[in-house]
Order: sequence, then C-alpha cells, then structure tokens
Amino acid sequence: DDRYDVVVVGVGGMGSATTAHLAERGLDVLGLERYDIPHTMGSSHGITRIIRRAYYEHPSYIPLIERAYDLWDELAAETDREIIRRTGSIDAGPEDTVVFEGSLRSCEQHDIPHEVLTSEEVTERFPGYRLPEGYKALYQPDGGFVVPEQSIIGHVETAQAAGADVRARERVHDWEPTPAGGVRVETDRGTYDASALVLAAGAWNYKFADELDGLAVPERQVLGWFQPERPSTFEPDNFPVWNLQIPEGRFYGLPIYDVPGFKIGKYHHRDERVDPDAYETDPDRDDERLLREVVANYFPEAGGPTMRLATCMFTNSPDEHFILDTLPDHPQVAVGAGFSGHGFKFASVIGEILADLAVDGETDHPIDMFRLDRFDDGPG
Ligand code: PYC
Repeated sequence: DDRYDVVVVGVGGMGSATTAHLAERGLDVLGLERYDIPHTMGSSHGITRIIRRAYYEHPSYIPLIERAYDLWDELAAETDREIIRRTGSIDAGPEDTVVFEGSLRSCEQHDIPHEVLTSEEVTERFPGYRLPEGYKALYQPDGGFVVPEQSIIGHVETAQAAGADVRARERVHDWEPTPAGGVRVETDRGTYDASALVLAAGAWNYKFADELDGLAVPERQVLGWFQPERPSTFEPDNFPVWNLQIPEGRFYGLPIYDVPGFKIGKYHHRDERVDPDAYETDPDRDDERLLREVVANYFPEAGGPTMRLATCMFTNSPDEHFILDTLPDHPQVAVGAGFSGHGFKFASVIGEILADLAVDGETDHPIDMFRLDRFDDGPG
C-alpha cells in the first residue's frame, strides 16, 4: 500500500522519535532514511549526547526537557536498552558568563536542585577537572547523557512494533502538495501519498523547504576522544558531563563510554558552514589540536593518545533556538529544524511535538518561542 497517514523524512534522532509517536497513536506511518539506521553521516551519532536540566540557553526549554527525561526513561524501560545515563552535569565559567549564570537562572526559576561549586570544590569531588581559580560551576545531579544510536534503534523498534514501515537506503528526492491537501513524496524507490509530511531530515532539511533557506544552516563539527592516565577518574560514576565557557570558546565533554577515551568537542568548531552532501568528513590535525589544547588546560590527566576522532554537523538557526512549526503555505507539513547543536537531548519530546503538529496542526507543548514567524523580518 503506497498510501500513508504520515510520511517522515529522516530516521535519525528526531525522525525515529516522531515515527514511534505516530505509530503508537495508531497512525499508518512511513519513515524514510537515505542512509543506514543508525548512520554516521548526519547529526545523530557519536555514542553520547549531553542531557541537562541546567538550561543556560533559555528557561523556556525547561518544560520540554522535563518531558524529554520522562520519555527517555520510558523508552529505556520499554526497550530494555541503556538509552540515558545520569552522571550529573557541570556548567562552568567566569562568574558573569552565560553558561554559569544562565544555568543558575534556569535552575532557580524552575526549582531545579543544584549546587554552586568553586573550582577547588569541583576538583575535590571530581578529580578529572582543573578549572581556573575564581570560576563558578553549577552542579546539577540529573545531568548525564543520552546514547543516540541506542535511542534511534529503540524508537525504531517501538515504531515497528506499533506497525510503522521504516525503510533505510531510500532517498527522498522531493515532495509536492496534492490538490486534496495532502502530499506526494518521490523517492529513488517509489512514490507515496500521505495526509501529512514531517521534515526531520536534519542538515538536509533546507533542501526540502525553501522556507528554511538561511534559517537552518549546516555547520561542520569535530569530536575527539583521548585516553586518560587513570581511566577510572573519567568514568561515568566519577565524572559529570560538562559545558565550559572559557577564553578558548565554548566547549563540552563527557565521560568514557564505549570508546576508551574521554570525549570533548567545541561548539562551532571552526565556524565552517557546509553543504551536507559535500564537506570534509575526515578530521585533520588542526581539528585535533584545537581540542587537545583545552584538554591540556582544563583536564590535564586526560590528554593521552587519541582514541577516536569524528565529524558531525550542527544545523544552526539564526538565534540558535529550535524551529518547530508547520509550513505557512502547507499546514500539512510539520518541520523540526535548526536544533543548533543542542537538540538531541530533546529528541524524545520533539517526536511527540512533531507527531502533534502532523496530526492536529497544533500541540499543547509550549513551542511559541520556536515558531518560524519569528524570522519574518529576516534571519537577523
Ligand atoms: O547541549 O550540552 C549540550 C551540547 C553538548 C554538545 C553539543 N551540545
């Protein structure tokens, strides 16, 4: 049968969650992925992704992160997979910087348990850290990481168990609205009609909707894993995930998990806007040096041999807040885009929101801040 209630373009973090939510509501849903499920070509790989309630980006994310945590825990219980792991989180920097101050504000406004620690206190509790004197750190005990590959597999299993069709290695060429108010989707294997479409194609989303041109811009990123002197210091039970705002830029990192190395990355690594179909996916020595410098200065016991390097992409919106909406001229098309390097932790709830938008055109979740019309006067 080539007719569906909803077709979802992209079965990565967001698309797999959306497909699962739609299927569990009893809808006939088709999830289409041009690569493998899961794969390493986009923005849904890398083994660990930070999740944190200390949301320095904006307090408006807190209701969404609360729901995301519940949904991750449910998915882990239903699928018996390790999908989320709590390690605590540290958000630190000089006192008057956004990462620390914004995290503190979010925690205070929403009554989230937290502690403010000095650099020395951080090292006493978590010996892998060496923050400069005078820095402020917010510790939040529910922080940790989501395992992206496991979460995609878990969502796809859930979707399939509820009757969804999910297909890898099938590339969507284009879609068009139909006179009846639905959509027709053309792939390299067939044509499908559906009542609604969800664009969850990550870095490729702008190629499916002109409305996203300049609003969901892919950027090359690099991840590094380095071997610590004493691995136990950097294992999940002893080492909280972190975000740091330092003179070198804004960096993040995670404990050893699956790869025998401590993981680190820099936000907006080398400010390289890219075409997701044509960019350098192999990290080079300069990419590595940029990360190693920060390991040496702030996590000096973790600067051993390189264990792994990888690239991935952010897809940035102009204000670095998400884009969650239906297309203005096509209300049957829901879009999740522009997650700007901080979206994966929300994938479980984004799936619920995109399912709402695809079915009802609306959602009860508070997404006013994420609507497309905020850019009506241009991207800036
Ligand atoms: O949102 O904490 C985060 C994060 C870490 C790396 C990229 N984003």
